[in-house]
This record gives sequence, structure tokens and C-alpha cells, in this order.
Amino acid sequence: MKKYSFAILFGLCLMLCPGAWSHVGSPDVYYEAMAGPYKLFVTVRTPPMVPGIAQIEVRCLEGTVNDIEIVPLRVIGEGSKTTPPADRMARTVGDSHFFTGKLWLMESGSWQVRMDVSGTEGKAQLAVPVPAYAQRTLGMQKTTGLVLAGLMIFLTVSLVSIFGAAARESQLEPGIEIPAAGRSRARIVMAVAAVAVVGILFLGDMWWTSIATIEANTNVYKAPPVEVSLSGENTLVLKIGPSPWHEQRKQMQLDNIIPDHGHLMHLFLLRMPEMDDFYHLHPEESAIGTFTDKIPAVGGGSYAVFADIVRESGFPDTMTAKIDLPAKDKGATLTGDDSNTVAQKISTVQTDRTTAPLGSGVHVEWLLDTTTLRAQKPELLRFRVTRNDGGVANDLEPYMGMAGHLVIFRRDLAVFAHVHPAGSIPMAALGLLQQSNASGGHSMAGMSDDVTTNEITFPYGFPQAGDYRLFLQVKRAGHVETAVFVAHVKP
Ligand SMILES: [Cu+2]
Repeated sequence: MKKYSFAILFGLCLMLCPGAWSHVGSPDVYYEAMAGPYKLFVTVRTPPMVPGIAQIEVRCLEGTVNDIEIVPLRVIGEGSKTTPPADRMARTVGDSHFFTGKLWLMESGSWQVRMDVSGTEGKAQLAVPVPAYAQRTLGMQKTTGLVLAGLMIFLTVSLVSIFGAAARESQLEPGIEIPAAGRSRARIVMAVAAVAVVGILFLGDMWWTSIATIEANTNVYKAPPVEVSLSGENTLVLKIGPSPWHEQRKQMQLDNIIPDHGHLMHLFLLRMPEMDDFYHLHPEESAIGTFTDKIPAVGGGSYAVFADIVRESGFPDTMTAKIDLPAKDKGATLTGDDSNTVAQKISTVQTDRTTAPLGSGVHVEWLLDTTTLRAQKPELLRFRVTRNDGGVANDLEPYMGMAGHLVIFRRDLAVFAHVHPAGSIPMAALGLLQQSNASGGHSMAGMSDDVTTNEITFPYGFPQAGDYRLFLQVKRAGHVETAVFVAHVKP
């Protein structure tokens, strides 16, 4: 890699830097909602760089939509009020319920895509929260890198040999043999020149790396660092560190954390590498940026930590960390919305199973519409809670205002997503949009006081191929129950 960045000293440059991800590795937005009488499934593929183009896809699931106009706006503040000219989405030839469009997102931050929908049953509006951030710097193409590295070697060798030739032959009359003294002088000059050129390259690389690091730190999104430790017997302490990315954008980010479906933080612990011991906790903020929670008995081992927060602007952060926890038989009792489950070790699970036990007497069927899940393909992941005796399970209650919560991890933790029946959007951002765009609606978008069906759907697209583990959480008779699935997603 380094040799590529040497090459920029010869005049051609592009930045090379490893990717940084947020929310983790799942940047696209999946959202299902009613726009008036029309049921829409919206996918927003966020640009990897900002400014950049977001690709928008809308599938109309209910009703007949003829036209959709889209416009990007901020979620809150002045930028949420002035509406730029709208773009019309294109209706797909041969699939009249599918629309595609593009929008420029000019700055990082918390955006919404506002849609004006018209169809056979009149006009309606829908707003989709879209967090925009530079996800990475573009890597250099391999061939370009190889060409530049080749040029660098060629130019270095040439330069050194020019010095050598100058020392050896520049003061000789034509036709005269090179004396031995000239040869050895040339060797010394070449050695000095080689050291000097390599030194210049080295310093240049240092300069380039430092500039690239500054750029990457300020422009490429990175979740704030979080330090997780165990205090006393069973208190987990999370300290959120400073985030250069957020500090640069303080004006528009607004640093305060707001509750997302009832809690300032949703904290997930997953024992690795077997992905078996799972916790969904809700620490309280004990000081600004410091969260604490009493943890229950744990199996002990190395746990991956994912902490979700949402800022005042509607921008979500998922912070990641690791912690080793000692095995304990006794801990705090889980209260309120906190929950946990101990799943089968993933290495012993058959991958083709689409049913999983839930609580007593019930299980969950994953109704896969397609036998193969594909990366980046928008899906409505459908789950049905069924009694083991074959009857309909009709005792589901809302868990934190929703029929279900789906927590998705890729086997290597490169992907983490916390998805709801409304989709992968932060519910708090949806709440902000509803407040500002409200025309009288009282219930929080996507939230409900009761669950009327035993079927729960989650709009989502697995971002990358690979093996995943899914934790589906529902509430029955006052208890949170978790069904655990595995999924194999193809490229
Ligand atoms: Cu949730």
C-alpha cells in the first residue's frame, strides 16, 4: 500500500485509506410506511462520499401511484423549511409500481427525503429520514497503483543513475577510458543520491499520510469512541469520547442526545465468537456522555459492544467496543425493557432452519419469500409467531412501542443493524419529522399501543454477502422473548 502513496510525489495523486463504517456497515435506508392511502417501500442508497448522489427506489405495495416528486431537506432547523425544486422519480417501464430517482446530498448530517405522491386516490406526502456522511475515501484502482509504483521505481533508478553518470563521465573528453577513481567516485555519488531520494520519498510519504489522516478524521464519518468498563461488581460504565467528525459539524449536528423509542441509549452485548449470549440493555446517562447500567449474570467471555444513540438533529451513532466479562452466576435482575437470551452456539447451528423456538409453547417461522437472500436486495423480512399446537399466537404486546425489534449481526461483526417494522431508519428521527411535518397526527410514526397480528415484517436489505445471526425480540405476557435465526446471504 505504502508504495502507492510514494507515487504521488511524481505528480499523480489519489487518496488511499481504509474504509470506515457507521451503523455498522449498513448505510442504506429501508423504510416502509403509509403515504396517505398508499403503502410504500422506500430504499435510499446513501452516497459513499458527500457531496454525493443518493439513489432512491420506491415500490408501491398498496394503491396505485402515478407520480412521485422528491426533494432533500434537513430534518430540523432552517434547512428543513425552504424547499428546493423537486425532482420527479421515473416510473419503471414494465413495472408500474416501481419508481427510481436520484438526489444530490450536498452536506453531511441528518437529512430527509420528502416525497409528494399522487395517484388514483389523490395526493399524499411521506418523509424519510436519511443520515448522510462520507463513509470512506475512494481507494486507488489497482492498475493505477501498479503503474504509478512502476513509474516511481523507474524514476528513482533513473535519477540515481543520472547522478552516477554525471560523477563518472561528465568531465571526461570523448573517447577517453573511465579511470578507476572516476568509477569509485560515481559509486559514492550514487549511494548518496539513492539515500537522498529514498529519504525524500519517505518524508513525502509521512507528509501525505498525515494529511490523509487529518482528512479522514474530519471528513470521513467515524462514530465517537466509547470506553466500556466494569465498575464494582456489576455496573457497566460507558464513556463516550470526543468525536472530531461531530465537532466539525457542531452547528448542524446539535450534540444533545435524544431518546429513541423511549431510551437515550440502546446497548447490545454479544458474546464472541459463538454469538450465543445476547443482551439488549438501556443504560441511564449518569453524567454528560457517561452511561451506566447494572448488568445481569453473564456467561463470561469476550463481548462485542454496540451502543446506539440519536442526536438532536436526528443523526444516529452506533459506537462499538469490546469488553471481557467474568462469568457470574448472580447479577442484577433485568428490569423494564432490558432483555437477554442465551442462544445455541452458532458453530453448531444448521444454516437452513427457518423456524426458531420463542417462549413457552410458541415458535417463530421466518417466511422467506425467496430461498436465497442476496446482498443489497430490499426485502420485507416476514416472521410469524405460531403456537406449537398449530394455533395462532395472539398474545403479542408492543415492546418499546413496536411489534418487534430485529437485531442483525454479520458473523464477523462487519455489519450491525437494529431494525424495526418501519425499517432501518432511527425511530427518533422519524419522530422529529412527524413533529415538524405533522398535520394533526398524534401517534408516533411506526409506534403503536397494541399488536394486532402475529406476523411482523421488517424492511431491510443485507448490505454484504456472508453469514448473519438475527435476534428477533417480541413481548408476550409482559416478558421479552427472543427468537434467534441464522441467514446466509449471497453476493
Ligand atoms: Cu428497537
